[in-house]
Amino acid sequence: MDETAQIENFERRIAAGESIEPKDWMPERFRKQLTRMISQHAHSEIVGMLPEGAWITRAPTLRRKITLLAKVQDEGGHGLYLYCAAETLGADRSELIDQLLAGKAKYSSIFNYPTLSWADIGVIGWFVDGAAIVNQTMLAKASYGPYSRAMIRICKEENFHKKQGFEIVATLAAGTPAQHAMVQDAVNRWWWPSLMMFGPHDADSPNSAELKRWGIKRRSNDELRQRFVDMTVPQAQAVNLTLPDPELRYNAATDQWHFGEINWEEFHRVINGDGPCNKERLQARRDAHENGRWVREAAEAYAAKQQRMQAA
Ligand code: FAQ
Repeated sequence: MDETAQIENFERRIAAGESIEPKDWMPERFRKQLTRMISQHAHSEIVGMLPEGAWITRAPTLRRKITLLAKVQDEGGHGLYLYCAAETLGADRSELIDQLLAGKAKYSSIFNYPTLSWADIGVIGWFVDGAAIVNQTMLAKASYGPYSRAMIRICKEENFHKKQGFEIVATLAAGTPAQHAMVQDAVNRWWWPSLMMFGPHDADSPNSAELKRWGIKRRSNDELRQRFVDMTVPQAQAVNLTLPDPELRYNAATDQWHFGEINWEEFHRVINGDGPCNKERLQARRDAHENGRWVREAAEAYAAKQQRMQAA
């Protein structure tokens, strides 16, 4: 088949809802877009372990500590599935990690904000995992098989994460006035950065048209953000917390919650490396990579020894 026929066949398969698998023919641009998105997603999961990881030693009870430890480990596991999914496209995992450590790769803006109180752990589960579920439930229907299958598994775990977060939030919100104030403060700090997770407005999103045409994104950034707001407002009302947006109001005509404008200057500053914790997050990843060097070297030496023994 010549390339025009290959592209026609590929687009016909996408239109018919078929899943594209690693050994199938695909346009180079499709491979590049997916590698970009999946590797950014993998980095987000790994860097995303840091804000909550900081509270493992300070969890208020043994039950909370065990649950948080399991959640943070889950995020590490998600990163590993996603690096594997990127490898099915021909990417080299160590190159992807080098790009992250060199500050050349993007990861989700949300993980560049600090976790100042225990209530932040609840709010991250509720908002950040909640937003991730909205986005990833859509990606579970993406046209690339390894990515969509990873998303199905990841979403199941994110659902548990969201529930444990909302339970912390509900407990604090129904607690003493000081506990209620602590969780309201966390909500006030995390609300807007959580809305930024969905990316720029559709009109300002350079990648969306191509991703939608190829069935990678089934819904736009703005559609998913609206879905998250509509889902979260009643949850906040149920636990007597307010969302920090004076423009928030129900629109009966659309059956949606109207919300105010995001601070896009802040969004661009954070994704370009100048958020409250960007430097700290990258340094923590560089230190972890350096501290793990002996493990990688030992594993490589062991594999080389096994090969020598098999050859002998
Ligand atoms: N942060 O053209 P678009 C989680 C970049 S996982 C940083 O709209 P696209 C689990 C974008 O990359 C959270 N950068 O881009 C968890 C692009 O840059 P480039 C991560 C952002 O790809 C919970 C440029 O702006 N989830 O939370 C952001 O069509 C708790 C133009 O934007 C995923 O990665 C941002 N918020 O749409 C873990 C899901 N938004 O590459 C631990 C997969 C945009 O052209 C604890 N990814 N940018 O230089 C996606 O769904 C999409 O990539 C979007 C962006 C929606 C993030």
